[in-house]
Amino acid sequence: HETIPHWLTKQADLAPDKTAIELDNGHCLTFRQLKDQSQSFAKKLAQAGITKGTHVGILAKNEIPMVAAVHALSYLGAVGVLLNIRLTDEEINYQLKDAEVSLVLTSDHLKEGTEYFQAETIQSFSEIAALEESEVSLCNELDLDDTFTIIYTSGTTGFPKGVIHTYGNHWWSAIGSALNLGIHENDKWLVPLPIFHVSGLSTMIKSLIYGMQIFLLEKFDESIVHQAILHKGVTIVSVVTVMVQRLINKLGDNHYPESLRCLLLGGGPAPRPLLEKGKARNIPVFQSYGMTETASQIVTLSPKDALEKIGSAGKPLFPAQLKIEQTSKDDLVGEIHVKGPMVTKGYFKNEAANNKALKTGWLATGDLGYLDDEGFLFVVERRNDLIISGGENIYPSEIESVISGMDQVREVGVVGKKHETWGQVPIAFIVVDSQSISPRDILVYAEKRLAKYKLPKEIYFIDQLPKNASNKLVRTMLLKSLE
Ligand code: S0N
Ligand code: AMP
Ligand code: MG
Ligand code: MG
Ligand code: MG
Repeated sequence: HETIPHWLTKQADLAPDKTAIELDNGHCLTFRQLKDQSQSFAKKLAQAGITKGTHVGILAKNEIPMVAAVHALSYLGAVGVLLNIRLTDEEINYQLKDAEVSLVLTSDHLKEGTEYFQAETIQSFSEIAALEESEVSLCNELDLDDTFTIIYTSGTTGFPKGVIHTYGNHWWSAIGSALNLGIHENDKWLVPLPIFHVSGLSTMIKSLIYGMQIFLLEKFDESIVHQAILHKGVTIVSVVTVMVQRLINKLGDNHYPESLRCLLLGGGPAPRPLLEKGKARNIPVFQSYGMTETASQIVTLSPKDALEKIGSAGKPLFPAQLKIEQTSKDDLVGEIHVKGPMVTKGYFKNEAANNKALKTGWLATGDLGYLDDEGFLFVVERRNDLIISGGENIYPSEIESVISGMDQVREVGVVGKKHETWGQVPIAFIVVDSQSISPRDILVYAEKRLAKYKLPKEIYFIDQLPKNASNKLVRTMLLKSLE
C-alpha cells in the first residue's frame, strides 16, 4: 500500500501562514488555521462516535465548516458522502440508505430541513463544534487506496450510483491538472461550484496539494465572480456553461485583466457560439471533459491549442489514456473509454454497474465521440439520453419511473429539450389511463420526489409512446412529434 503524508498537515508545515481560503467577505484562513480547525473538528467527531470507515453524510453549501468537516473525516479515516442540497428528502434518503450513512452533518441553517432524513443522527456543524475533543490519534498518513469520498451520480436505471473516490483518485486528478495548467506562484482559484460535486471538491483538494489559495463562494453569483476577477487577483475559475453565459453578458464589450489565466469549463457541452464569443473577448476558456467517475476533468484543451481546436475537449491529461471503441471501421465515432489513476475503482456496492462500466480496466463512459487526426477529442453525444441542465445531470428514467408511479398514468417518456438558459431541460410525454389528471397534478406529485431542476418544464398528453420493433421507447421520436 502506498501512503503519503496527510496532505493538510503537510501543507500546514510547508506554508503555515499562506492563505488557504479566502471568502468574499474578506475573511481568510491560513493553512495552519485550516489544519487546526479540521483536527479539532476531527477530535469532536470522534467524540460523536465517528471512527475509521464510518460513512458520514455531508449536506452543506460551500462554507468553511464544511471544508473543515471534510478534512476532519480524512483525519479519522472516515468516508464523506457528499449530498446535493437541491435534492428532495426522498432522493436524499435513497442515498443515505444506499451509502450506509449513520450520521449526517449539516450547516446550521439547513438543519431544520432535515427532519425527514432517515439517519440515526443528524448534527449541525455547530452542534459538533460544541462537543469536547476526544483523545484520539489522528491519521498522519493517507493510504492512496483508501476511500475518501462517495458522490452519487444519476443512473440509467432511475437510481443513482455512488461513485467511490480514493485519496489516490483525488491525488492523481490534482497532479494531472497541474501538469497541464501549471502551478503559478500567485494562483488564486475561484470555486463557485458546489463542493458536493467533484468540480468543487477537487479544487478544494488541489489547494492543499499545490499550497494554493482558493476563493470560496457559498454559491455562484456572477457579480461577485466578475468583481473577483477584476479586482481580487483571481487567476483561475471553474465554471459550467450557464455561468460563462452570465459572465459574458456581465462583461459586455469590456475585457478581463491578464491576471485571469483560465476559465475551466466542464460538466457538459459548450455551445460553439459561446466559445466564439469568449474567444472574441480574449477570455481564456479551457474546454474540458470529465465526470464524477474521473474525479474531475480527464481531458482538457491546453492553452496553446484552445484557439485552433475550438469545440474540442482536448487531449487526455498526462496520467490518463483515452480510446474510442468504434463499432465499425468506417465510423470514426464510438464510445469514449478512459483509463488512469484518477478513475474510480467502482460504484459503492453495485456489482452490476461495475461489471458494465469497469470490467476491462477501462471506464466505458457511455459518451460518444471521435478523435481528430491530431488526437483531439470531440464529444458528439452524451451517454444514454443523459440530460444536463445548468451542470446538473438528469436521467429521463429517473423522471419516468417517478411519474409512472401515479395511478392514473400508464406510460411516460422524457426527453431533453434545448433551453436558452440551462442548455437543456426535461419535458415529459404522458399516456394516461383516465382523463381526470392535469399537468398540475403531475407536478404536485413529482415535486415531492424529484429535485426542482428535474421537474418537466413541459408536459404533453399523448395517445401512445413511439416504440421500436422490440417495444423500446424511441426518445428521438418524441422530440420530433413537437416539430
Ligand atoms: C448554475 C447554478 C449556479 C444555478 O444556480 P443558481 O443561479 O444559484 O440558482 P438558484 O438561485 O439556486 O435557483 C434559482 C432557480 O433556478 C433553478 N435552478 C438552479 N439550478 C438549476 C439547474 N442546474 N437547472 C435548472 N434549474 C436550476 C432553481 O430550482 C430555482 O428555481 P425556482 O426559481 O423555480 O425556485 C447551479 O445550478 C450550479 O451550481 N450548477 C453547477 C453544478 C456543477 O458543479 N456541475 C458540475 C458537475 N460535474 C462534475 O463535477 C465533474 C466535472 C468537473 O469536475 C468540472 C465541472 C465544471 C468545471 C470544472 C470541472 C473540473 O474538472 O474541475
Ligand atoms: P457529471 O458526472 O455530472 O460531471 O457528468 C458527466 C457527463 O457530462 C459526461 O459523462 C458527459 O456526458 C457530459 N460531459 C462532460 N464534459 C463534456 C463535454 N466537454 N462535452 C459534452 N459532454 C460533456
Ligand atoms: Mg428538504
Ligand atoms: Mg452532474
Ligand atoms: Mg402507473
